[in-house]
Amino acid sequence: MCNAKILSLSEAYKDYFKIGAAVRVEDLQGVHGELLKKHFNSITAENAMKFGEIQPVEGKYDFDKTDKMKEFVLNNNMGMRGHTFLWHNQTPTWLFVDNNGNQVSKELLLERLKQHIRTLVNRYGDVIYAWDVVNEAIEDKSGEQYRDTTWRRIIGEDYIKTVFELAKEEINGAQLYYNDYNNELPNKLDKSYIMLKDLIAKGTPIDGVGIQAHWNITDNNLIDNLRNAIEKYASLGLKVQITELDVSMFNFENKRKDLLEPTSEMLYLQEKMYNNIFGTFREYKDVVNSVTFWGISDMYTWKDNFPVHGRKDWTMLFDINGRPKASYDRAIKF
Ligand code: HXH
Repeated sequence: MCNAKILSLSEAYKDYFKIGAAVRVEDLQGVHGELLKKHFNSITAENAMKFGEIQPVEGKYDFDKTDKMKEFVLNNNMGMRGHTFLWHNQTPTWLFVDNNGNQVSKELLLERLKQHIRTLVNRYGDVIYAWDVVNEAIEDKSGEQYRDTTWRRIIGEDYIKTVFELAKEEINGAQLYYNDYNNELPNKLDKSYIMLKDLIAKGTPIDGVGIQAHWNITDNNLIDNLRNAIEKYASLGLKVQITELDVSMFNFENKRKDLLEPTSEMLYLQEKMYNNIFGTFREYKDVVNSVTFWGISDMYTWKDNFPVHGRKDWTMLFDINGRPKASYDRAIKF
């Protein structure tokens, strides 16, 4: 069809940053497979590489999906982000329990994590340019700095530093990231800055911070917040990657589920938002080295069911048929 005339997103941004997408194994084929090949030069496994998916039982790895992703990456001259080693969600319960059914010691937990990291790095390290070593460790509630997790309880208060050091021993030639959501918003930015500054002061091997970027069309402060956040992280000498970008038609409090398609007003606000977001990313290309969408097209994304069950969302640059939206035009025309 007219596909040949459509510019490639990753080609347009080749002098700026990588353009990535979160994928399920099904996305490597069909309409999504074609979109990936044309517009993207990086992928992240949406779920396949998470601890609970890839090592659901101790020592029993399920490599199938991630192997197919690696093959796709190699065949199409792409890169991959590793997501994620240490997280409070989608982590198997066996990890925290020893052979007698008691809570694991710090030593055993670190040993298990080390084995896990070593195994994944051996298998996928050659295609991965950045690993999310720790995901979402900062507490949302004001007054609390760190999320209370089993990881932290067992390893101790300096667990983030410990885990970055452990990862660094296993990982060669890829960047190490701390990844979180809402870490461009003033309150969480302050906490993130304090944490990162402290980690760096203590000599922790960390290269950058992932801004997840689960955003929506109604946030009028987004660009100011984003600029401020990128500058603060950069002032620590850190790189920034946009790791999970989407622009929802609904703000978090909005529970409406009556729409069968987005309104023209919504599409217009989304266009403007993508225009401003990508303009800002370009401004900071010396700091931002990768921009990953948390999905490929509106045909399917995780936002179809989150946070309102059974509600469709239309967060991406490509529509439910994989055709470029006005948002795509705004992201690519500069
Ligand atoms: C990301 N979390 C994960 O990094 C990714 O692995 C996953 O596939 C999707 C999104 C984002 C997220 C964070 C918190 C959350 C839901 C999603 O839940 C809350 C959000 C706001 C307030 C309280 C909880």
